[in-house]
Amino acid sequence: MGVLNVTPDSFSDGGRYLALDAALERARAMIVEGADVIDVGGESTRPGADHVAPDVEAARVVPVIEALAGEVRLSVDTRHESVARAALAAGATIVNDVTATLWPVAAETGAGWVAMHMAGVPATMQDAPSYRDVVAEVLEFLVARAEAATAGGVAEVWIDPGFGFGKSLAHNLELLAQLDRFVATGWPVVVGTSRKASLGILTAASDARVNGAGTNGADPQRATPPDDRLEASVATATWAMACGVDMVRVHDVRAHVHAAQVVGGHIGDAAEAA
Ligand code: HH2
Repeated sequence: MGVLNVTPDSFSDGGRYLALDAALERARAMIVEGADVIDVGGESTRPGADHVAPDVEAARVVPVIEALAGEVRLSVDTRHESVARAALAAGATIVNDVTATLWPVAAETGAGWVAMHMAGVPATMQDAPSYRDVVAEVLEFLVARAEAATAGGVAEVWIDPGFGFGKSLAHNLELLAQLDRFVATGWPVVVGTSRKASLGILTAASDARVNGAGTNGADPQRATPPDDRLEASVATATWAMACGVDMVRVHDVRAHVHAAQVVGGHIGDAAEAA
């Protein structure tokens, strides 16, 4: 799943694809690189992001979806029912829902639905995330939502632990370490670690040491910037694929398709044959 943020303020690519031409060029490049789905978003959900009015968000995503419909499978990354409806009418066939509440729209329209776990709301979710048992709580939440959506008539349900959404670095690592438990539920799993802050924190110390003046200014306390998190992103996505995750949501499609070809197409086949 290739990420297309048609926003001025997304954490890694804000402002780059706000113009229709730039968005379409980016989407088509990701399609050529091997994306099976393009996830179009018109509101940043990064920690502390400003709220966007649904009509503004719809005006950003609908023209992009209309132009790409028929070229590739499209999902809409939204928290708002009206935006989901407008995007589905324009040609999207998946609602990527970071609130895990919009399944009735998917049930009504026959669309697929991604239920993602988020603790709190983007404005404050990183203030002091706390869990008794993060894996158990996120699993329980997602399975309950997936069961409700299925009972309500959604035929295609995905679950996503919501890396970085109301989670500390330790929570994110625990979720990654136990992705097999999400896979074991039987629901197809999506994971989005691409370029996220936890990866910048994990790589900052070594980056500062190796480069002297690294991309984080040699300050091990300062996260490596989003554009410099490719290797860490591919590492976590490769781990996720090896755990049996069905889809990874990524900004750098080519590198992840290469990883998928090696893990799924070669190592996976050899393991099955053995
Ligand atoms: N992460 C982001 C947005 N949508 N959807 C799913 N299912 N899973 C995720 O992990 C996920 C998501 C945040 O990343 P991005 O879209 O690149 O940034 P922003 O929210 O700043 O636009």
